[in-house]
Amino acid sequence: MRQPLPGGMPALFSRSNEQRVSCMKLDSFLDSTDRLATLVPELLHLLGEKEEVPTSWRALLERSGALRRQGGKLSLVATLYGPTGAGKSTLFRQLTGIEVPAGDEIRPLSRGCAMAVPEQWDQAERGPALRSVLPGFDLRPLDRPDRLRQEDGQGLVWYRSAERLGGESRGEAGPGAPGLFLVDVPDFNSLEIANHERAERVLRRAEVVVFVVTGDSYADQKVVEELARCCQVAARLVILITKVASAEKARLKWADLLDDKLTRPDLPWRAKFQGKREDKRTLEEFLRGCPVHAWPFSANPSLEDLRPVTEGAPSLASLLLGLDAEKVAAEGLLQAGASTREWIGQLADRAEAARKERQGWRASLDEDLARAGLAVAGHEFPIGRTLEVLMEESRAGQNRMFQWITYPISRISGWLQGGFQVVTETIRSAISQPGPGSELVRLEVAERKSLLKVAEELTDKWRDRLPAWVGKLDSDRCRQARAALEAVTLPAPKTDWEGTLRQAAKEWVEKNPTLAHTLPTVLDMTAVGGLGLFVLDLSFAGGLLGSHVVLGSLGTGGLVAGGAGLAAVLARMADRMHFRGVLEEADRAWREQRGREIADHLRQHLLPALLGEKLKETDRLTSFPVEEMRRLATELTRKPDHE
Ligand SMILES: Nc1nc2c(ncn2[C@@H]2O[C@H](COP(=O)(O)OP(=O)(O)OP(=O)(O)O)[C@@H](O)[C@H]2O)c(=O)[nH]1
Ligand SMILES: [Mg+2]
Repeated sequence: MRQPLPGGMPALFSRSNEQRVSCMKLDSFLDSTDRLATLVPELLHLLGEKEEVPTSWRALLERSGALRRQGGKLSLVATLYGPTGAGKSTLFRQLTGIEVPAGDEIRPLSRGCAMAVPEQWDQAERGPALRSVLPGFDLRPLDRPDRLRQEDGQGLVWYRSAERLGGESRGEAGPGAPGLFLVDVPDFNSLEIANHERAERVLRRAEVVVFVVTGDSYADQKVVEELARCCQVAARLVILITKVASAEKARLKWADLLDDKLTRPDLPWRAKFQGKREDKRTLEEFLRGCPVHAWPFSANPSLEDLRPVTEGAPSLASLLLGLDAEKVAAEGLLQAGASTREWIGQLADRAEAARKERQGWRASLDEDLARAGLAVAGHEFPIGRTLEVLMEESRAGQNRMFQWITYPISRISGWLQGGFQVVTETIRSAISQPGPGSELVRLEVAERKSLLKVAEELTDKWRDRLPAWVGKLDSDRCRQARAALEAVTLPAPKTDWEGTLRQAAKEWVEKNPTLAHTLPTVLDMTAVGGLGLFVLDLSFAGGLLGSHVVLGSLGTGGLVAGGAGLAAVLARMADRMHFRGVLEEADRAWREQRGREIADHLRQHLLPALLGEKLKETDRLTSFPVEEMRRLATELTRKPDHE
């Protein structure tokens, strides 16, 4: 949800007139994040990817959410993070005085998250302010520390106030002062998977990470992987090596990790630390710059023994308390943004590849539909309308220019007369006794039958060849889709195709005035009503058309001149009267138009029932604003010029 920037933005962003520009930049950073927060999940869903989203992306959402909500003063969240038994809870107890369970033999010990808040925050009326520091978390006052041993809900954080940190005062913390919120979380490596999720959830929000690891486990695979994750998302990282013989031993172990384990070309670890941070340093360079502390082994560990491995460096507590909250918070946001940007770039690349693939798939569906439409339309010849238009144009021709010509019927050859009588009679009887096997059928009867047939062919074909992202089609679904298709009436053809037919008929009349003059007389259709509704069923006629399958045929095979059926007689008439060209034009225009109409009908009524959501998703992916996403991602790295 987009929230307006808080009125009193952190001084960092609104200190002076100049800073107002920075403020605008921050605004655009947060706006871009908001928009991406809508686009990215949608795209992941469309791509059907199960892959985990990177921590930095979630960190960006957590941190920008917190930044939007915290007016005036920013607070930092620091998390302890480390494998089970490393000593996180022991450290937390000693730093804050909050008696969280620590040190038992059974691992893992902590299952809940404990947070130490500055004293003045631990009051009921500050609840909303507290929630603005960790938006989306379920914050509850820690009544019994024992709770932390129990299985907890996700996002649950138990808090209690701690006046001091490691014996050091938190400073003159007035009610509005920025705070440091220290969180003890469960481990990331035990068999309790839910623990890892809890720890990672806090890690995403935390700008500061204290990575706690024992001297024995510094070179564990999981430890190093998590270390890389921290380098990627944390604004500040502090290393604490526990249970070592001495600070010097800790230093040696750390040097072994940095100078040997992480740099050896034969090991995969080096590559994990070569990514760039927001300030262009590699993760490795960043890690080398992190302060390292040691806590030598003791039956009763005490903070006094915890010290930086570099002489003269500040204590852990003063290091944490000395952080510039605004600077570190901004770094936390930008670091998450920078590492997200790269991922969004890759996501956009994948979206483009998937889009291409899916467009190809859609086009192949369209081709199949077009072919199916032509198969249906190609099985019928619109004989009714063709003859009607021929006669209309012949009559119009008579009226227009041939009134003075009179051709007695006797002048017309007997063959023609006889031929037309056969046509007329066959048409009359076919219309009066429609039935199976008739060459002449009503258009909707012919089409209903062929439509279901092609629907079956299409579903069979698609079932076997669906791309993986569509998933499987079961036979029930196919049946339902065909039933859905059957339930809707195929719309009547539009009359556009008749324009072509009429034009061809007009030309015929002009070229053959004599024949045109006699046609209405010899082709006696006066007693036949509604002839236009009928088509020749070419699968029965064996083709008016040489080869009658799929693509019709007048154009390719020519009229069938032999045989005794209606089609054959009509074909002979057409040759005698030279209107074969008219039939061919009619056939072509009809097939093109009706084929398209039927393909559209199938697209509208068969596809949705069959492919439903997947089709919508494919269309959405095809028009997904990938470019906008790329552009927004570039906004995530623009640093507000506050330095
Ligand atoms: N922190 C710390 N603990 C030490 C040290 N030496 C020994 N220990 C013991 O190591 C154990 C650490 O236990 P916890 O603090 O519960 O460890 P944790 O990291 O919280 O473990 P989980 O809650 O299981 O993730 C305690 O028993 C400590 O007494 C040391 O130098 N530092
Ligand atoms: Mg613990």
